[in-house]
Amino acid sequence: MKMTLRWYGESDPVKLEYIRQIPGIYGIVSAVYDVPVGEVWPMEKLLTLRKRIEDAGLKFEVVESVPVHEDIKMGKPSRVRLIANFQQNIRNCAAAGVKVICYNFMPVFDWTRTEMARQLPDGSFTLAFDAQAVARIDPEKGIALPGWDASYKPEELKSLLHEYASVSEEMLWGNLEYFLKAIVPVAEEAGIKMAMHPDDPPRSIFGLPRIVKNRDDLARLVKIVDSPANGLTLCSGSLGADLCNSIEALVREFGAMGRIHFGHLRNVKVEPDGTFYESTHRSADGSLDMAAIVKAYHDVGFEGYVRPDHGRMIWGETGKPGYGLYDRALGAVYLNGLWEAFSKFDDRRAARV
Ligand SMILES: [Mn+2]
Repeated sequence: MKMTLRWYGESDPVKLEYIRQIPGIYGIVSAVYDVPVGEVWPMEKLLTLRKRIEDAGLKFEVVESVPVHEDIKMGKPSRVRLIANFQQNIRNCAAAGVKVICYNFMPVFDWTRTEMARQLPDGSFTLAFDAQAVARIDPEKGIALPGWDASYKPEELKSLLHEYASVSEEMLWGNLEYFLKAIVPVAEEAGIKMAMHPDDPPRSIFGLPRIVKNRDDLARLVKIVDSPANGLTLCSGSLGADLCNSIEALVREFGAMGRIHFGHLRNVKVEPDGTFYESTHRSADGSLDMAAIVKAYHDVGFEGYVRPDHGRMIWGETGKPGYGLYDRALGAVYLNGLWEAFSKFDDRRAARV
């Protein structure tokens, strides 16, 4: 298990030099953020990013994310050019030393929360999702979601939602199949493992189709192109926001198949209706048994990358919600601690036999 942390580039208030000081940290997960969605990331930008990260003593082997243009998800004719660009991005990332590319296929909103700073009883602040509040939103009257305010103009969002009204889940699967059949062979050749991030949260919102929500969806996805290059980012917090999903079972099933290339490890405190907030990583504080999940990764011999995904805002830190330094560092250390315990004592037991 290689422990990583996401970094948003030079504008990120969290310094690489501070990330370097987290015990057991291996590398950085990042992306090129100043190229429009659908266009090719210039090699020089990728190489500059790699140098910056390596100069700080860290590895740059995981990209999160190469965004998938909405026209590809909708199956528009322009997807031919956009997929060719995506293929080139795979080749460019490989040439910069990247091993895994995280991406997702969520229409319009690639994550959704209703609160960016819910205060918990201990005084920390965290991201939260109120399923009832989201159900009450009428997309026709406009969607105001924290974190998305600047991403779309109201008219632009409305027309996107209208276009998606004619895209069923089966059509979205068809468009995903077309996309995967075009990109996975390129990834294979370049030595890149593609890692699909599941829907966050794992449910349809605002009538938009969502197709990566549970075990059966993941099984269908990895079968579309039966190659190790067609794999998963298993996000415990995303899939775990549906209490029907057993993350431990998913790690065992898809980990044993060698299809998990990137693990997002975080905990959520979930209500039966799908309402949740992002808790600390500790099992006792959320709905997920993080020890059982890490044990499952250990048992399947996982050698890929993980990151603590999100963290609360603690100790007065300010910055990008979910992406402060302190609580993610606590998460990384907690997860590394679990891993050390499972590794050490399993090996001793094995040695005795
Ligand atoms: Mn995630």
